[in-house]
Amino acid sequence: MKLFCTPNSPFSRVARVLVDELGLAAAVEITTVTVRDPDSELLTFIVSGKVPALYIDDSHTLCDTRMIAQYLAHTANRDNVTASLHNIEDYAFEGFCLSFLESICVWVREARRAPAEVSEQILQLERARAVRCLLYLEKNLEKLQQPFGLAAIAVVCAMDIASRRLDFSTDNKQQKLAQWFKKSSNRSSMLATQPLGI
Ligand SMILES: N[C@@H](CCC(=O)N[C@@H](CS)C(=O)NCC(=O)O)C(=O)O
Repeated sequence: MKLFCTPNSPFSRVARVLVDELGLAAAVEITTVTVRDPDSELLTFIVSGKVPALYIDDSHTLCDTRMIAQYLAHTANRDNVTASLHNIEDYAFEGFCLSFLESICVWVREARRAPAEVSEQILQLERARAVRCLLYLEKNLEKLQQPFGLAAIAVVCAMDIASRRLDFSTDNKQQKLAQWFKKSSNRSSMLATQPLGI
């Protein structure tokens, strides 16, 4: 299998962390590609051109982080990495964690625009959303303290990029979450997949 990634994409990082956590490094070749590039090698595998993308065989490339996580877990024979529809509470929580990551990516993208193009309204909206999400995670911390699966990985990758790129992190209202983040950030899978130069 080939996992297409960019070095700094937080969604790619989720997939790379999973490869490491699941002991699949020998089975998955991590391949760095460009995005938003008409000449990207990735476009010959998947026309959407987004990362992560997991090339499985000549006919199939998966291009959604949740699907990739499910496929990797299935390959590693692990059933506690992604939430099952049979447990709607965990399933909904996992979806929330991925949507938190997506919102942080929107915020990062907006903040990186040329100053004249940045929308202050979007920056404020995303900050307010992120504050709500951190408070929610603090209240539901026990859901993150289960085996280090997709939900937890999405949150730790979101919090990491928010602190690096947006200077946004927990305050004294989310002390348990801050401790959990510090511990999770020190896992070898997180240390091995740190973004480059940021
Ligand atoms: N919903 C997608 C989101 C993936 C995504 O937004 N990837 C970004 C990088 S973090 C990307 O490929 N952007 C390039 C583009 O928009 O063309 C998933 O779950 O995998």
